[in-house]
Parts: sequence; C-alpha cells; structure tokens
Amino acid sequence: MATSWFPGHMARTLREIKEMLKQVDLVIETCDARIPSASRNPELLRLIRGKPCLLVLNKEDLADPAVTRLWLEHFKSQGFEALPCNSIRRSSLKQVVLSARRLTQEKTERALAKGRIFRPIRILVAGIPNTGKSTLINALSARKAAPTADKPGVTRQLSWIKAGPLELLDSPGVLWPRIDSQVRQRHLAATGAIKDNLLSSEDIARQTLDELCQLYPDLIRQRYLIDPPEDRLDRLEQAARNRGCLMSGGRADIDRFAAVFLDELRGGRIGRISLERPQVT
Ligand SMILES: Nc1nc2c(ncn2[C@@H]2O[C@H](COP(=O)(O)OP(=O)(O)OP(=O)(O)O)[C@@H](O)[C@H]2O)c(=O)[nH]1
Ligand SMILES: [Mg+2]
Repeated sequence: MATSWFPGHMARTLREIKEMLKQVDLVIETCDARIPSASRNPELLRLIRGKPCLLVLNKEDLADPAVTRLWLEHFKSQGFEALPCNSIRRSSLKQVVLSARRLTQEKTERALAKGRIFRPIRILVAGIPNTGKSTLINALSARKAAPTADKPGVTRQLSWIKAGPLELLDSPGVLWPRIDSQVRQRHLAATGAIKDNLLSSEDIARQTLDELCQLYPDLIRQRYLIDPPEDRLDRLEQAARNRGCLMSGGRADIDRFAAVFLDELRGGRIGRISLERPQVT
C-alpha cells in the first residue's frame, strides 16, 4: 500500500515527540471511540512506552455506548487507564483531570519531597489525525487556544497551551507508514482520519454501508430505506436512488451519494455506531 498518508510532517512530528517526551509527565493518547483499534498508532505506542499514559476514547457521543463499555472493560483488563469523552460537550473533563493528577501523583510527590516548588503537570496530547486532540485541549483550557476543523491534518506543529494547573502540548495527528490491514484503512478513512483524496470514497462508502448493514441493520433501514438482508443488490446504488441522487438519464449519482453518506456517517446522523469490537480471546 502507498505511504501517501504518511507525509513528511508526520515523520517529523514523531521525531519531535520523541525529543519532547523528557519534558512531559503524562501522555494523553486520543483515539476515536468508534474504532478504538484502528485509531491507535503502533509507532506512537512504541515511542511512549514507559510513560504514564491515559487513553481517551474521544467522540464517544458518536459511538455505540454498549460497545464503548466493552472497550473500557477490555482496556482495563489489559492494565490501561482509559476514559470515554465528548470533547465538544466537555463531558468527562473532570475525570480526565483527576486521572491526570493520579497518574502523575508519585512524580509530583517525589519532586515536592526534594523541595522543588510546585509546577504544572505537563501533558502531551497525541494520537492519529482528527481524533479531537485540539478540541480536547480547548475544552481543558476553556478557550479556543488551538485550531480545530472537521478534517485531518489541521494542527501542523507542536505547541504548548496553558490550562490552569496543566500545561498541554498539542501535536499534529500522526499515522504510520504501513497500515497493512485493509479493514483498518477503511475504518480510518470512513471516520475521517485519512484525507478523502487518498482512497476511493466510493469504495469506502460501499464497503462501510455493507458493514453497517450487518452491524446496525435497523439504523440503515430507517435512514436509507434499503433492506439490508437483500444481498445481491448494490446497496450504495439502491440508497443513492432512494435519496434521489440521480444523474441525467436516471442513473444513480454514486459519487455524490458516497460523499453524502460519508458525511452523514461522520457527523453521527445515522446514529451512534461503533465499527470495531474488542476481540474476545
Ligand atoms: N462529535 C464529536 N466531535 C468531536 C469531538 N471532539 C472533536 N470533535 C470534532 O472532530 C473534528 C476534529 O477535531 P480536532 O480537535 O481538530 O482534531 P485533531 O485530533 O486535533 O486533528 P489534527 O490536528 O488534524 O490531528 C472537529 O470537527 C471537532 O469539532 C467529540 O468528542 N465529539
Ligand atoms: Mg489538532
């Protein structure tokens, strides 16, 4: 697979993160609660190994709450500290701050015992693109200190932002050079972590619609008026027709509908959906 989704600035960011780690007390890793497996970067995890870490399952308002509970149990059973969060509504922020304090408590107490004066907890916020790192930082600092937008690749450099007793280091979203599972690639593209021009939106939309027909047949039936069990039909075409996405001559405008479908999926308009479940071993 091409490495076009691993541009130079991501490689540079990973190098800069490595250098900055000495200065930070804690890493908050953001992932997308709808895809908690595909949205964790193995290169980043390798880099931050050994540092106190809090995993934030962000955009929890878009994910299936029952599945999010399974993920939280899964991470807990693996010894990871994880919290669900909606950074826009600022839910769970208190828990994030409390966890940050607890995870750095030992270090703070050691520093105080050595007679050092109080200093803010320094936190690196890192993760793949578009998982809401900057939005979370803005929520924690109660101001729009970091730029955010509904597309990947918005933050372009590391920058410190003060938030009361915390100092937060915003970082550009980083992917990794070889995303070898096609399903992961698709999940990343469907949720908006990979730029839309890098993969075929039609393929992503078609396969994701098929996947959602298996996972959430009622939600799909309600919104797109298609009958999920009808296996032989091209569901994307059927849904495009039902929506009135037609070209002259009456052919379905698949291109246009694929964009509409992905937009609705990303904005949570289909309903609360989770594309990944923890693997039962
Ligand atoms: N529904 C929902 N949307 C969110 C949440 N957090 C962030 N967003 C939205 O997700 C989009 C991306 O947010 P950013 O904060 O820019 O994401 P980022 O991780 O900083 O992205 P990069 O800087 O590109 O890596 C924006 O449109 C946010 O409004 C959340 O908890 N729930
Ligand atoms: Mg950002």
